[in-house]
Amino acid sequence: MGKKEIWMQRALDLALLGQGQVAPNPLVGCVIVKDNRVIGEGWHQRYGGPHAEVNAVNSVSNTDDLENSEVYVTLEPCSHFGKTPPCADLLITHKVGKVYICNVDPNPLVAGKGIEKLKNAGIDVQSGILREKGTIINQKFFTFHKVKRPFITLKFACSADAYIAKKNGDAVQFSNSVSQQLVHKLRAEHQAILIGVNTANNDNPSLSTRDWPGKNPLRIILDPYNKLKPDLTLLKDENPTWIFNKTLQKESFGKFWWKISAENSIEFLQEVLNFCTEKNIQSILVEGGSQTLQNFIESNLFDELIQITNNEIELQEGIKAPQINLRFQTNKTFGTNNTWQIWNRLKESENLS
Ligand code: AOF
Ligand code: ZN
Repeated sequence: MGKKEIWMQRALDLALLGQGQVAPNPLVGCVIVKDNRVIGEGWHQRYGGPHAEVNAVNSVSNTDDLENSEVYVTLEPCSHFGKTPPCADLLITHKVGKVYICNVDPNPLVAGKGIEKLKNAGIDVQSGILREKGTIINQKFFTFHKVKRPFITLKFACSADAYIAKKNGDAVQFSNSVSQQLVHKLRAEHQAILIGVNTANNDNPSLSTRDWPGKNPLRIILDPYNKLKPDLTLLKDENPTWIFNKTLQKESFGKFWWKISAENSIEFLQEVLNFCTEKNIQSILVEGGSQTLQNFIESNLFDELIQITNNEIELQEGIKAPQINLRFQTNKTFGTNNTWQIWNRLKESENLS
């Protein structure tokens, strides 16, 4: 690996420090190098806050050193006036010598215009350094702009033989302290969590990130026929909730009921996603129940599926430690002729026997 890749790797590592705080913005890191020495570093720390380049420039003790320096930034510097002025202009003002970029910004507001601005100012620009790694850390942001819908993760916990509920439909507590932390981490990494109305009514979840640092995501409930119980935590706490249904449009104490017209449940789902795309919701974690998960699978509307099975290992006699198994699949695994099912014992006895 050459020096350029080593500095870019550092910038990628810095970018990751914004995890859970910057969505719907991408994770971005920046390293400024002069005479083979780091003179400044920064990353995008929170949504609405200064961009990575601004934080890196501000960290340089003598700004004269910026002249002819090399800037390593994981995303093309922006060219637009958003919540902050254009980063490309900032680098031009400080007369930096070279700009190395990992990924071009797919946001139509930027999309190559930042690079063009830098080049027009006579700055040498090279993009594509560690491109694949950058694509992975901002997978959600890139998927959103590429396929024009949120990045969708399906997640469920199940028994060792892959059933998610008991025969009578009752939920089973599969989580342990380790898997609960993992779920809260996953929640912090998505902008919204989506569940069906039955899961909301049966489990009365808060869908928060109590066990992991990061923002509490928006909660989305699919309730086509207004069956949601009125006294649920999701409707009473201070975090935002959107409820999608076929008849009702209202706002009450910061919770929104959005009316969607659709012929069937698959079309309903598609319309919900269209709405979320319009509102710049770039990632959704789907947490159940089985029918909701199945609808996403059958519509091929997902990017990742995470199946969690809990174990306990005996460290020594009488001392047990929680452990989890993850089965991780992408929609490519399923193919077009998809036979994959989310199993609950109710479904087995009613539909298949
Ligand atoms: C950069 N450096 O660190 C980030 C960039 O609303 P704003 O002003 O924060 O702009 C958000 C957009 O800017 C975002 O969608 C993406 O295109 C770009 N993010 N650009 O030069 C950064 N976070
Ligand atoms: Zn910027």
